[in-house]
Amino acid sequence: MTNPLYDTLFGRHAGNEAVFLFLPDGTTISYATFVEQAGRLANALAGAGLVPGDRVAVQIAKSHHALALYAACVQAGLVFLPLNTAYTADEVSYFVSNSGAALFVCDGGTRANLASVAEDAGARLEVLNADGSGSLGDLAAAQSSEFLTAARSDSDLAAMLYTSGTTGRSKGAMLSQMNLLSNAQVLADYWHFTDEDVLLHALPIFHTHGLFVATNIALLTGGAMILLPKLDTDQLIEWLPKSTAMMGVPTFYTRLLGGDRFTGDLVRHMRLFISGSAPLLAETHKQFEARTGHRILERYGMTETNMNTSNPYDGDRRAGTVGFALPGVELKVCDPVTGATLPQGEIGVIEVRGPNVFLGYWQMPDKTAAELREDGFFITGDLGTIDADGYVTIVGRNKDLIISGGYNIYPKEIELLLDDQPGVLESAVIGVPHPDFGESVVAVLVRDGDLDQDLLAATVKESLAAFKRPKAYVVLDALPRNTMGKVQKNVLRETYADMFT
Ligand code: MLC
Ligand code: AMP
Repeated sequence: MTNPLYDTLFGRHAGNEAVFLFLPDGTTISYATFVEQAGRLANALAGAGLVPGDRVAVQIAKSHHALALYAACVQAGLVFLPLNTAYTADEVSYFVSNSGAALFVCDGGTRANLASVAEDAGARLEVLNADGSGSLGDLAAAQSSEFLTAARSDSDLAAMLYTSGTTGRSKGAMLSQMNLLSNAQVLADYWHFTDEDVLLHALPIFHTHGLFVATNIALLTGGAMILLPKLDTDQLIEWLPKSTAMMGVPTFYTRLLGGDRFTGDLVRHMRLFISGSAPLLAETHKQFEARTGHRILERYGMTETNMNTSNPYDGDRRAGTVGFALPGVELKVCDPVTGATLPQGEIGVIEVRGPNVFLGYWQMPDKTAAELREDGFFITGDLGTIDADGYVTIVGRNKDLIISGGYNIYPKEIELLLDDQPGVLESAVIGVPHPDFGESVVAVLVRDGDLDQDLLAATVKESLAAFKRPKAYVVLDALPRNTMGKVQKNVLRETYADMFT
């Protein structure tokens, strides 16, 4: 194969008139049309001077054009680098310059705000709107749909996803063709996906879950997807009767259960509900089963590793666990200090190895070496245990990380910003239980003279994506510290545990 990922996911669908996408307006896109669309975009990208290995940073709304751009990058051998649409210009600026992107694609509506970002980073700027219009759409429209697929090998970079770090600086996780392909193959098989499936897709397509798990599986198996712009429970209820499977973060399930229109009858015909990216409360699992008769299948993954574990399709889907290591994935629980493998049943840091594990962090050899062992095991930072039957349970994190509605938020990034503001002596950012998002961000501040909270909120809004912004602020005279002087976040988490419940 000249380009394993392209050939397997996209190229083999050339001329296939089956439906790939059902769109919310009732229209459909066939596989054949999608592949042609991708070919035109690939010609436009190559015509713009991009060559295999170049990074293409993309911050555009979810649409079939956005998916075609992903396909076009794979076909042209370019590294696809999708960015959360909620990121501010400040945040985007770092990703575009750090990745050395040759091209940055944004929406028409954000172009004015982001033009200087591209210019400062030395990247070409193009626009691709959700309806296909914009400068890149125009370039593509004039092109042939035939494109000579760039030759790539298993170990070549296919995509880069930025993931934050405990030091506050984001790292570009480098994902190879084989990382993506092997995981899609294993998952499609494990979860019994076929070309008969219709996957209800309301996740964002700039993260592993919505792009590599959901979309790649549909492409691999030739099934269809109902492509909704975002989570809207009314739309889910409208489209569930036409679906066979759905993937979501736990908030999808709690929101569905929050309404009376979500009934067992509505989903009696469904084959599979999958949850991941954040812990699904055992309580939610039980409520869902009581309402619908379906047992949600929970799996566990990461940006750096794609999917690592899954509950079984046919066997017992155990609430509160993330199931077994997937075929081809080695998983062990280790002592956080020595790295030694712990006896079965003990709690330690989960380490994983397999074809799913990324190549390392973009131009950060030290950070790569700190988390990816020479023998190939990746230190996830998740704390877990394996029971006698082989089920893995995640019990916590060995990293200061908040997961809100399936988005990772690193407190350090927010603390660095808050500590810099006038009137703030120091800050501690914590996650506390939240009924909708699972966890939510709370900032605990120590005042330094006058603190203008409105000004502070305005600065935070300018700098941080909405999902990262503290949902509440608390001002204290001093932060609780242990005898070593370390801030006791556990004390703060306990004190404010009931804030949103
Ligand atoms: C939106 N907001 C959030 C938020 N999402 N705040 C905290 N956490 C979130 N996740 C903000 C909005 O900007 C808005 O702010 C306010 O909250 C209300 O928004 P909303 O309308 O309720 O949000 P909604 O658009 O419905 O989004 C919620 C959500 C969404 C949960 C559906 O966040 C989502 O789709 N999450 C999925 C994330 C995901 O795909 N993760 C996978 C990562 S991959 P304001 O200030 O404007 O009012 C990974 C690996 C793996 O983790 O294992 O899969
Ligand atoms: P990300 O870096 O955005 O890919 O997020 C990965 C993190 O999400 C993991 O390290 C886990 O902490 C968390 N995660 C993913 N799936 C699950 C799950 N099913 N249960 C608990 N945590 C999960």
